[in-house]
Formats: sequence, structure tokens, C-alpha cells
Amino acid sequence: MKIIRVKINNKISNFKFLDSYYWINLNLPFLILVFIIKLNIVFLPNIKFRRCISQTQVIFLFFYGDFLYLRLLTKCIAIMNKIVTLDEFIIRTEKEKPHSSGSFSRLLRDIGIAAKIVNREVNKAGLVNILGVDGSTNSTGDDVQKLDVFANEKFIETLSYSGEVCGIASEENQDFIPVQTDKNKLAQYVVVMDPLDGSSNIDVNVSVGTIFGIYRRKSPAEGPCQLDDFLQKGTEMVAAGYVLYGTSTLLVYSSGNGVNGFTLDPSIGEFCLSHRNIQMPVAGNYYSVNQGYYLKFDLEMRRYIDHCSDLNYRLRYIGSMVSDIHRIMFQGGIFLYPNTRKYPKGKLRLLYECYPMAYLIEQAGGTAITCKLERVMEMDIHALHQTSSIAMGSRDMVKDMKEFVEKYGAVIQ
Ligand code: FBP
Repeated sequence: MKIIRVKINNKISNFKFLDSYYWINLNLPFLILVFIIKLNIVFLPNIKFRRCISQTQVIFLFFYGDFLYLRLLTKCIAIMNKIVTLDEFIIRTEKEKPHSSGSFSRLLRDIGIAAKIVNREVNKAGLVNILGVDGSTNSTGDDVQKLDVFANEKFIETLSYSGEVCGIASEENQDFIPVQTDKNKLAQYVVVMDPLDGSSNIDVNVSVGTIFGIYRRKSPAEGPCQLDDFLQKGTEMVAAGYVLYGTSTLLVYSSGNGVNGFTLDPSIGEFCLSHRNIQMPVAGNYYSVNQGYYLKFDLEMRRYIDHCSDLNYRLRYIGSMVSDIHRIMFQGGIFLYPNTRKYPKGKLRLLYECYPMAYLIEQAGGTAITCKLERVMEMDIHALHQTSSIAMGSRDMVKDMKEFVEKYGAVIQ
């Protein structure tokens, strides 16, 4: 099948010129119809009728009918395969919201642009001097990778330029970054982000990601943004998403109305809708945990992990939360990062790792709780880099885990 991409009025469409196999198959119904008409004409006793329907007319009927049929068919195929770019999708969905001013759409669009810039660098990481550590450590003591710094800078630059953001909180910055430019005097949003999640995997070419969350500011628009604009519960988030830099690059986000996935098409440089309304399976047979810390987990967590292997669940742990969660989104499963002796309050950061992922998982029909069984989205937050334990994924599997914690857990007392 020959596929020709054409840009008409800025819209990208697919036109398929059907080769012989399809032509015959799709034309078969017509061929049969004409054959029946022909048969009738030949055998019909009524001379008068035969005279008025000549051969040529029959052939004309055939081709004209076929032409109409094919046009209809091609239109249907084009509609079925119409490419919806991220920008189009954002504009269309946000327009449906009352009071939408377009600023939120522009913000999401700019996150898409920053993701493309980072994607370009991630893809050629082995060729340019961007692998390895940067020599500094971040707010929670992790070694910072050069690509962490690059991704952080590119997202801050693009978002600061967008005019829609009044402040950014990032894993790579101790404090939040107030954004004050001529363009963003009335900016309504703050963005929280982990610019490059799974940093420990960068140098070994394993998929990494970006995690982001968006809040409406609480402080008055005229003034600079405040810390309180960031210290909001997950339930206050207006959108969240991640970018997965893997075998292909995907941007998955939700603004409260279901989760959609967009695959970056390098040939046109656009994120195109590839996964509409993602629904996570209610159960699966994957569990994702750093089993290496098994002895450092609390009793109830060890019991639950034993239970997973008793049930022959398959262990999958990439060490990039975005990649592990992406699998669970489509194949079901449970992701656990419990508290350990090294991280008594859990390792993952509540504001820009746990909240955004919990938001997406709940939007896709899953559940996200802490290992103390609280709903992650309702957890109180007191500091930008506050950490939390987390268990999230398919609804039935998290429920099962909960029962284990309740059964074995002294913690609840
Ligand atoms: P970074 O954002 O610094 O990469 O940390 C988060 C993370 O890498 C998650 O993606 C991953 O699930 C976890 O830490 C891996 O931690 P560990 O190596 O302790 O299992």
C-alpha cells in the first residue's frame, strides 16, 4: 500500500493509493453487482428493457459507481487514519473546557517542544559529550548526570519563555525558580518536574523519562510566585504527564479527562496521537520493585513480595520509574518503592514524581497509595523535595497489597 503524506491547510493527511490486491478485493462487491445486472439483461425476456440498457451504459454505470465507491472508501480510510498532532489535540480538548483562555494549551504545547529538544540530545547521547556525571549532587543527594543538567536547562528555558508559567520546581534545583518576564505578567500556572527520571540508566542506554505536573497558582497573579503555589496536594493538580525516551519517544498526559499517548514521528517532528484514552488493566502479572532492597523492607512488604512470587508474578524493574509505569499502564501490574532503612520515608519525591504519576494512574483507572495505605494524591506536602513511599498500579493488585499490609503490618497500629 503506497502511503503519501500531504500537508493541506496545515493538516497532515494520509492518502493511500490502493494496489491491485486491494483494488480487486474492494471492488468485488461491485463486480458481482454488475455481473448480476448483466445476467438479467441477457436473460430478460422483455425486449423493450434490453433495448434501453445498452452495454456501454452498463459499463459506464460500472465505472462511475466504482469511482464513487472508491472515493467514499478512500475518504473513510483517510478519516480513520487521520493523524492528530499533540497541538491539534490540545487545542480541541481544551476548547471544550469552559473559561479556557488558551494559556493552558500553550503551556502543554511548550512542554511538547522542550521534550523534543531533550529527545534530540538523548538520542545522540553517545555521540556528544553528554554522558557521565556532571560532578554535582542534587537536592536529595543524588549524583547529577550531564543530561540531567541539559534537560533541566531546556525545560526551564522553554517554560520561562512560554509566558504561561510564573514558577518552576525541579528535582535539580534546591529552591523553586520564580519566572518573571515581560510576557508572563498574568501567568496562572506553576510547573513541577523531574527533568530526567532514571538518570542512573542514561549511560547504559536504557530508557529514561521526564515527569511533569501543573498547578494553578494560589498567590495573586500580579506578584511573584510563592512557595505555597507549589506545596499543593496532588488533588489540586490540573494536569500531569511523562515523556518516555525509549524505543520510540512518547508523551503521555492527562488534564483530568482521561489519559492519552502521543508518539513522536521524527519524519515530521510531531507528537501524533497513538494511544487514545488509555485504560490500565485492573490486574496483571508484573510486579516492579528493587528486590535488591528486599531485606531492608518492612515485614509486611517482604510478605507481599513473597506473595507476588508465590503467584508467579514476573519481576520487571528497569530502575526508571517512567519506563516501569509505562509498562504497567498497558500490561497491568504493580510498582512499589517502599520505605527502606536507607530511605525511611521512601526515596521518590512526592511533588514531582509521586503526585504526577498517581494523577495519571488514577486517570487511567488504577490506584496509588503509600505503604502506610494513604491515597498518595491526598498526602500533605510541606517541602519541595519531600519524599514518600509508594505502591501504584492495577486496581486489584494494589487492593491485594493493601490487604497484606493490613494483615501483616504493625505499622497501622
Ligand atoms: P532520578 O529521578 O534521580 O532518576 O530517581 C528516580 C529513580 O531513578 C526512579 O526512576 C526509579 O524508579 C528509582 O529512582 C530507582 O531507584 P533505585 O536505584 O534505588 O531502585
